[in-house]
Amino acid sequence: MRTQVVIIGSGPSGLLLGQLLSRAGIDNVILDRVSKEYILNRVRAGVLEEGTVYLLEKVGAGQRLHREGLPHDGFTLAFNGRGHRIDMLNLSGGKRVMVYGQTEVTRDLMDAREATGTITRYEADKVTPREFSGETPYVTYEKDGVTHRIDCDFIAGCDGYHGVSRKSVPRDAIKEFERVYPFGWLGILADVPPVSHELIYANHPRGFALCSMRSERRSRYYVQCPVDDKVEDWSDDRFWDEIRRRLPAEQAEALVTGQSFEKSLAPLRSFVSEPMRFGRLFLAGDAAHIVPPTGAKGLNLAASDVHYLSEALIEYYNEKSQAGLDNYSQKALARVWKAVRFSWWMTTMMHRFPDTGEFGQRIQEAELDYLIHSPAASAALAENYVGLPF
Ligand code: FAS
Ligand code: PHB
Repeated sequence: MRTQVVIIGSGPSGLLLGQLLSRAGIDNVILDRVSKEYILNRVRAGVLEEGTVYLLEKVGAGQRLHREGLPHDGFTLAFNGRGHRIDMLNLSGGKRVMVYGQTEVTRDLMDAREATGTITRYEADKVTPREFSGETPYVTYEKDGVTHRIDCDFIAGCDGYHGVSRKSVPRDAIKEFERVYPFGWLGILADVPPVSHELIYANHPRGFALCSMRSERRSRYYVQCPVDDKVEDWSDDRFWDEIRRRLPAEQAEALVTGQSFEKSLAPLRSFVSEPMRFGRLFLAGDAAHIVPPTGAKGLNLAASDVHYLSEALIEYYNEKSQAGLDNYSQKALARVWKAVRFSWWMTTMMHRFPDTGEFGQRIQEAELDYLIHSPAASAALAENYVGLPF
């Protein structure tokens, strides 16, 4: 079999890239090692930047998003027992974010791809990118006991942090930067009305908490927890008691609790691998970088990577120019590192570290107090949260 671009990974990166290429007439095949159902059962991101929304509209996956998504003009920073609203819309010169779960984004992209009839192979085992340092790369995989080979012009590694693509690159050709945080996030989904119509990021001496949502009837909550905790350590009652203790009294009293139907624990890390291109293999999304979800950047960085990569591939095929491909890594990393910095800063300011102590708590509260009273500092926060330009 032959195609122009083999995309490894059917998450948001791979699916969005596939759609952008197909709309430009560039033939592509997506391979994923798990089933479509498995992918749709993963609960992850919840906040989309305007650039991400634009790309989803561009590939015909924006209709349900505009019907069911929740446009947000601001969010609250809670500390010292009080909440303070950050007026994103006015501070960012008119930009907002859209609250719409990654699961739904993925479902919409899968539906859009199926409508075009473009090939996706799920449950493809032992996917292996080969010969990508030369001019004739190809990918092999196994399915139903048969080994398959797909010859191509380029390979897009959209297979996430644990994927095969980055690991296929010779160690001396790649440099990795990492910071692992000494805590995790325990997240739940429950069909109860959200405690607030906007997100609440809470700094508390007991630890960070986040109040988010998926709709006006479905809430998404997180509490910072020890990194070695297990989901089974957290009953619903324990979760609700703990998040109440970390919220201002008004929200703690207003909290509507109920039985969770999803509960998961995510470790937090900042990770960047450089470069993002190796011959005819290009990395995009979590395959190349990971951010702590505090800044709601993970999914949105995947979108900007894919925007740059699709533009470069379209330029190659339409104008026979390598310029975009040669510049992809540098261009993508410039935006990646700014988002990595912002996510690290939000995480450092909002979470309780083992060495925070009483002095560190006062410093965090002083930084938050400065933030909410300084128009310049609030504007910088808003500018980063709504997303820096592509
Ligand atoms: P993904 O990991 O989503 O997709 C990669 C795909 O590649 C998967 O479908 C996988 O099955 C496939 N794959 C992997 N190895 C393969 C192989 N060897 N062969 C073939 N296929 C392979 N971001 C936020 O903004 N907010 C959040 O709250 C948030 N929460 C998160 C919670 C968790 C537990 C995780 C892991 C991430 C979270 N993120 C969050 C970040 C997340 O949203 C990512 O940024 C987003 O999924 C990136 O999409 P992809 O790059 O497509 O990677
Ligand atoms: C979510 O709704 O899952 C969410 C929202 C904002 C974040 C992280 C997660 O910063």
